[in-house]
Amino acid sequence: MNFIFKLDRLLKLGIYVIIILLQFSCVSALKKESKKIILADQNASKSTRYLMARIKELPKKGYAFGQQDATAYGVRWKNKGTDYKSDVNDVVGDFPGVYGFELGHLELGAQVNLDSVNFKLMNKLIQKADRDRGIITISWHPDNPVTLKNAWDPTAAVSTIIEGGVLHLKYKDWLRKVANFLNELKTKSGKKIPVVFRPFHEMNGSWFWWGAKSCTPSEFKSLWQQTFNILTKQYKVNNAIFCYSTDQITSQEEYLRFYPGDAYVDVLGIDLYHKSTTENYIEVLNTNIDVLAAIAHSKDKPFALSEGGLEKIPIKNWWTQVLDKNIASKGLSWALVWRNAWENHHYVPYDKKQVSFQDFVKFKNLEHVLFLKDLKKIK
Ligand code: BMA
Repeated sequence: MNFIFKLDRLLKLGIYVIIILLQFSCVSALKKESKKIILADQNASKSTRYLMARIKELPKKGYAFGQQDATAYGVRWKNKGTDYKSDVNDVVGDFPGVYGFELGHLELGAQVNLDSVNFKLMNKLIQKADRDRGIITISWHPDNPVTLKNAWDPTAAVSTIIEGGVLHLKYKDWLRKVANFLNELKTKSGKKIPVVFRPFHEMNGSWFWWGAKSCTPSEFKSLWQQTFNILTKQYKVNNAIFCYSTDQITSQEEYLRFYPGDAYVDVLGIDLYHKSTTENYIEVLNTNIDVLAAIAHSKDKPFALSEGGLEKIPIKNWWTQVLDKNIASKGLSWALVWRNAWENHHYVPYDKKQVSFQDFVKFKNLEHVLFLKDLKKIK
């Protein structure tokens, strides 16, 4: 009797051990890997570290394709909260792997962002992109805090919003709103959704109020460091990966001129648009991404083409021969093209008659170009 009782207990114990071992073996290699990930935010959540592990994994398979506002609207349509679509999916049958969203005007307490995307809808679209295992990256073009004009008003303002500045408290209130938005991004089970946060980009250009002609490198670095500290420490954002991204550069020095330090940055980005000739863009892509890659390797950080593209893509083979050919071997985690706003301002074909459509299909079918279905497999 006693022996049978012991055997029964042993059997139960054995089953428990097997269940635990099974659970352990179901944890993906990347999930295990993510335990070793160190982010700028030392309190970053598990899923944020896992997102970073996925971002670091991407270059082993290729690079992810992304688009700004891909599911919020496209040319001649706008998401009203009832359907879920994207010009990218309409033309090639898959969604992007990376989804860009924009917070401009959140700081004002507005319901919609500077491109008329409702923030509540944005939250839902981010949830959906996350459920689908896409990667979310968030930019922010806040209005000029001094003149109250838009982000493209270069009137100097940075010194007024950093510590000691007359508008510092107002800026903290802006950050409280940004933090609320980030903290409210949650999965159905209530876990915070990790995102790549990419504020104050293209600072080496001179079109934004945080740009090179409007503040000193030291003011910019303070702005970045204080933004990071206030968001993560004071407002408890623990679901953000911080991406620093410049505009086109001519040297490592230029890239690093405003760099706030390794302890404040996780991903290195660069925005490169096709603005003049094809030859010029090919040259820009190659030289700039090589410089970026060298910096990223020395810092052991992933890097991305954080924004780019050719407006209206009037070149037939642009996707494979201009974009992909010149970025494929560089080790980027992703390349994100800008938004499909209207007929004269779009970066992805929105109908099959578009001149670059066939080539966009070819691009999508390249094994190393990762759209959403490919991203799903990286886990
Ligand atoms: C710019 C343009 C603007 C837009 C802004 C922020 O490049 O697309 O129309 O308001 O980005 O998204």
